[in-house]
Amino acid sequence: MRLHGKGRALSERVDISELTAEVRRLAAKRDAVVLAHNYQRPEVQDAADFVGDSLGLARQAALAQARTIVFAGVRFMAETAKILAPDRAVLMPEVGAGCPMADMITAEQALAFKQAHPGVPLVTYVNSSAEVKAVSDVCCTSANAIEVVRSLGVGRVLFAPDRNLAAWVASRVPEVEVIAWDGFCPAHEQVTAEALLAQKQEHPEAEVLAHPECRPEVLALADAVLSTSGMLRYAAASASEEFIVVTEEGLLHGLAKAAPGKRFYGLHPAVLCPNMKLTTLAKVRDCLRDGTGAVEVPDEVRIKAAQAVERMVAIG
Ligand code: CIZ
Ligand code: SF4
Repeated sequence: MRLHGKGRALSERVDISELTAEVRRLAAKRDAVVLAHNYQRPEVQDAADFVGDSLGLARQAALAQARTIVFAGVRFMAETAKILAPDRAVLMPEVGAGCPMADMITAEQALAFKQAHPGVPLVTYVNSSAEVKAVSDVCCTSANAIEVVRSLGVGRVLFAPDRNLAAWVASRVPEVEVIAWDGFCPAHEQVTAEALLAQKQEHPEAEVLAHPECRPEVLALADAVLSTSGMLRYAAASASEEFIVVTEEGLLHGLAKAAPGKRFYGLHPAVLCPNMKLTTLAKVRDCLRDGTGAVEVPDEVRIKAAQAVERMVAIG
C-alpha cells in the first residue's frame, strides 16, 4: 500500500511538471500572461507569471504587454482586470468560479441602500460584481479599506458587502459611522474563536495573522489583521519564526516562499474557499489552448465601475 501511495505521488508530480511546461509553452504561443490569486492551488500559483491579491493582479493586467490575460481566481477578480485592461482579452479557466460574498448584493440592492441614506457615500469592497462597483462611489480592498474610508473626510459611510471588514474598519476609524451591508465570506465566517484558541495552545510562540473577513471575536485574538499581500510582507519582515495564519489556506504556499524556513500553521478545520479551488492546472492549460472563458463587462457598466476602482487606486 505504501508503495502504491508513493508511486501515485510521483506520477502526480510528473503530471504537474508536464502540465506546467505546457502552460508556459501555450502562454508564449498565445501571447498571454497568467495571473493567479494568492488563494489558488499551489501548482497553479507556481505556473503563473504573477501571483498576488486581486488589486495587485488587476494592476499587473493593466501593465501587461500581452494580448491575453488568463486569470486564475474568481469572477469579480477577472472582471476587475477587464475593467482596468479593457482592450485585452481576459479569460477565466473556470467560468463557474464565483464569490458567494460578491453575490450577496446586487446592483438594485446597492442602489436601494444608497437611496435609503441620501448623500452618504457607498464604499464597496472589490469582492463585488462590476454592476455593484458601477453604482458605488469608491472601491476598497482589505489592504486599503481603512485609508479609503478615512480619506473621504465624511462622518458616515455605507459599506458593502462584507460586514466583518466593515466592523474592522469601524473599529479603526471611530470618527466615521460605518453602515454595513449584511454580507460575509462563508470561508472566513466559519472560523471560530475556539478553533483559533486551540491552535494558539498548540503553538504558543506563534504570531497570529488574521484576515479582516473573519468575525470580530476572531480578529480580537490576532496579533495583526492584514490582507493577503500584507501577510506576505509582514511574515517576511517579522522577527517571529512561527505564525498561525487565519485566511484561505492557499496563502500558506506563498508564505512559505516569501519567508523560507519560517513555520506557518493553518486552522482545523482548514479555511477553504471551494470556488478558488475550482481552477486546476489542467483547466489553465485548456483555457490557453482553446482561448475559452472570455470575461466581458458591458461598456456602460465598465466605465462607471472604472471610476470607483480608479478613485481607490488614486487614494492608495
Ligand atoms: O483582494 C483580495 O485579493 C482578497 C480577496 C484577499 C486579500 O486580502 O488579498
Ligand atoms: Fe469570496 Fe471568500 Fe472565496 Fe474570497 S475566500 S473568493 S471572499 S468566498
